[in-house]
Amino acid sequence: PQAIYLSDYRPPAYRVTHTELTFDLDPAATRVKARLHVERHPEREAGEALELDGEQLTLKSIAIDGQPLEEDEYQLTEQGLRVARVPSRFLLDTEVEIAPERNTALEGLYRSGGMFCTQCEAEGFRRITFYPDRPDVMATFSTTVIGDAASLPVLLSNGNPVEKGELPNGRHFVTWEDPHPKPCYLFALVAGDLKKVEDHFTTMSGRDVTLQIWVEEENLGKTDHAMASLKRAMRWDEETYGREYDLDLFMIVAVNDFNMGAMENKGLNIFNSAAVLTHPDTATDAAFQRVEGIVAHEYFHNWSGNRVTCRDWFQLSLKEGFTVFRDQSFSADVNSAPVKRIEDVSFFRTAQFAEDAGPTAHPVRPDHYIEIGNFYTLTIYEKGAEIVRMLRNLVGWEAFRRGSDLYFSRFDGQAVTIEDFVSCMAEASGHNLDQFMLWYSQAGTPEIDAHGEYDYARAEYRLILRQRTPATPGQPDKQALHIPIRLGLVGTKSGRDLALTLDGESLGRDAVIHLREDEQEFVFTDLAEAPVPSLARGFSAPIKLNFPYSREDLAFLLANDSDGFNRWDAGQRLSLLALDDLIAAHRNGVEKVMDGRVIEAFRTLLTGDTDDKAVLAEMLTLPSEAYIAEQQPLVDVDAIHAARQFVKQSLARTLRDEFLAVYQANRDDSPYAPEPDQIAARSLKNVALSYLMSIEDEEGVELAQQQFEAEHNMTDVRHALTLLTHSSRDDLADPALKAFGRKWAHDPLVMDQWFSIQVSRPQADALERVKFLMDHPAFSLTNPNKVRALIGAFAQNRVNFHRLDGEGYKLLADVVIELNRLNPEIAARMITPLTRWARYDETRQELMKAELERIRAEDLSPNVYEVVEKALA
Ligand code: DPP
Ligand code: ZN
Repeated sequence: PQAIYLSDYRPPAYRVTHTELTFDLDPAATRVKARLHVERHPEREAGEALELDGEQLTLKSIAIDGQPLEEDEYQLTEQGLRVARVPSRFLLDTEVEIAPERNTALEGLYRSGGMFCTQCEAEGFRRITFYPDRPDVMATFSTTVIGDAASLPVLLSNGNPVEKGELPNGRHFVTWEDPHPKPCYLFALVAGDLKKVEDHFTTMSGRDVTLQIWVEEENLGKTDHAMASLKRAMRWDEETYGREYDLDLFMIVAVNDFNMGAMENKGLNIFNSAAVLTHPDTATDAAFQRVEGIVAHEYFHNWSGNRVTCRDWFQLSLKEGFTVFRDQSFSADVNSAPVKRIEDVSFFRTAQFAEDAGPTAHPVRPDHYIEIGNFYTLTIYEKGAEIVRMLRNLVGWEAFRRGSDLYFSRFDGQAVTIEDFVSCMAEASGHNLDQFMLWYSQAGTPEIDAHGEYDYARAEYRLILRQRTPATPGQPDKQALHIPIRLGLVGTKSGRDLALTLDGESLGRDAVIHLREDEQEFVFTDLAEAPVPSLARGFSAPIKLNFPYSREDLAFLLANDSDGFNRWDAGQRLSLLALDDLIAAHRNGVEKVMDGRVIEAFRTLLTGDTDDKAVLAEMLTLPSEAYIAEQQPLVDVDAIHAARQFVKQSLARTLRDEFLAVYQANRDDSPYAPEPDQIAARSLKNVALSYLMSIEDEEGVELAQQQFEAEHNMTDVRHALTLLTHSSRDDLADPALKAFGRKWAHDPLVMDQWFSIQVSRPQADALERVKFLMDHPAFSLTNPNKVRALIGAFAQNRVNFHRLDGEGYKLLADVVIELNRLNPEIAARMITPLTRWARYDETRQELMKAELERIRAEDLSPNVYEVVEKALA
């Protein structure tokens, strides 16, 4: 496979202004007729060949301006179709045959259960018809879908339905027109026996939009939350960004087999059923919030992605980074903002930092790739969103909004670049963002070493910041970035944020300083008391910040920091210091001793009166094993597990009555609602229960069983089931798993949870369970959700996946090898844990590399090839 380079970008030789498609649907032999209105690109010379992408297509006919082409007038290759001589403007007619039922890659047109559906991003459209499959070719579409009227009563595509009718042989058709020019990656088609839930939305200019969610009949009761979320998102985007919806119809379809979470096809969003269906009995609070966020994300793409799209796939973060930032802001506004930030940052610092430090690290705008499907990453999405967030904070919301308005109006209907976006922000704000652009081109997580000194005599605090970005593949040397550090100086006497004066300028009590050099000194003057600095508040930049805090400093910040995020972070840092000692103790075989400061901090949290239960629940949650591992120079999975377990149990033993009291105080029998207050109380209660269960406290066990059996809502049931299953007692785990599995055998999304819970248990039989469950009737290797729920969840089970006999690695490699043939995109994603081999001890390194070598010896898809080559480079 060949790499593609950003520097090789050229506009297309020919563009398509209008696309007419006719699908005659059949599982084994679907016919696709395409009529393309083609014209030469004004910047390109006449006489160039027409090159169209096409894969796995059987060409049946081809004609230009109605004239069939002779066999020597065109060439077919593995990648597409080439016509050497074409006029400057012409109609191209082709007809191809494809086999949706054999499409297990789930890219292009495929079958999911009895329905037909599509996924065209990034390069799936080339599996539907011959086309310039690149986002800078934007056309209006007219699509006729023909299918069997009995089995496929519903026929959908983008835009508005303009005609429908009966055809001979029990077939029928619907024609759809999408008036907005779009790249083909936003094309969609759905056909099946679907039912709809319908609602309406009146836009800010008073237009009525029909909203439809299409599902299989048995899921009709699971759409309320998605519909409510959609309406909230539509209103929010009007109020916050001034963006109004632009068609009369907006449709969402739920499908069971889907590689990603969801897809923002124009007017016809296609969703993984896991990202749209909810019900109190089947979905957890986290799932409700995830659905809300994804529905909003896809809807927001209508502007940030569809009306203004990407010039090429190197610009993927142009739409994804901005849209993730938008959905994060939306979720923060409609739920608990501090908790949203804590959750996002915890995930980011665990998973994106690991990606940025590994062999697949890449800039937010990569400069080359082999398979773009491998770049739907945390870096492109989440780090891209952090960059947009920094921009917002640098220029301020008002200038940011002006920049966003300018971007949407200047580039409406165009395919553009990240520079175009940033230049609108620069223009609207008057800021120079040249150095800032390095965030897009430089991979790796910047590390900031900070230290400070208070000078009593001068009443000054001198803060020294040094930045360094580690080398990443292909980028040995890094330049200094422009890093906004939001900070406060918390007075050690008053416990309050002190007034900040820097270079004679007064900055208030919470300010942003700009680190632009490798090293910079900031001297804050007129400080009457010694401060503890609270740095990078709210995670003001995607960096690792090291400051030599003492445990007393951290306990002080935990109690006094005015920034909720940093208060939480101080608690995490304090726990991490204690965990470090315990990890060392475990390795050296010495007795583990619990740090009393952590216990006292927890006691204060548990007994204090807080008005924010959601944040309290986060504060009582210890850093995950994955995050602890991220902090260690070399990952010792067993020591980390043992140390964390020890901390948890020590806290539970000492504060048993306090946890029990918190549990009891937060029980609630009122009907379930996915509302912030209820969610907060549930998470607090469930955190408390997890401490009690960590010591298998008799009363705790009883409460967990009661909570499981009460079946009040899935959040509580699933949490109780997890605690019972992850306990050391099979007499608790087995009956509960059995009852749950029997009750929910008919519901694939609940069975996914059942799979994940059992294979993530720390007990030694997790791997055997995976093998056993792979033969379960509810499991299937061709369904990405199942693969993620069973295999993906097991690969996150740190002690068991990293077994010293290498059986965990072997199992994953076996699955990757099979998936490489079935679904390359999912196969490539599943390899991730093996690519992190360099972080482990020598024995595990060798075992992991051996499995990567075994994969490499196969006949590989470009997706898997690219990841494996990087991992072994
Ligand atoms: N463009 C899609 C999304 O991020 C891909 N999953 O919403
Ligand atoms: Zn997206």
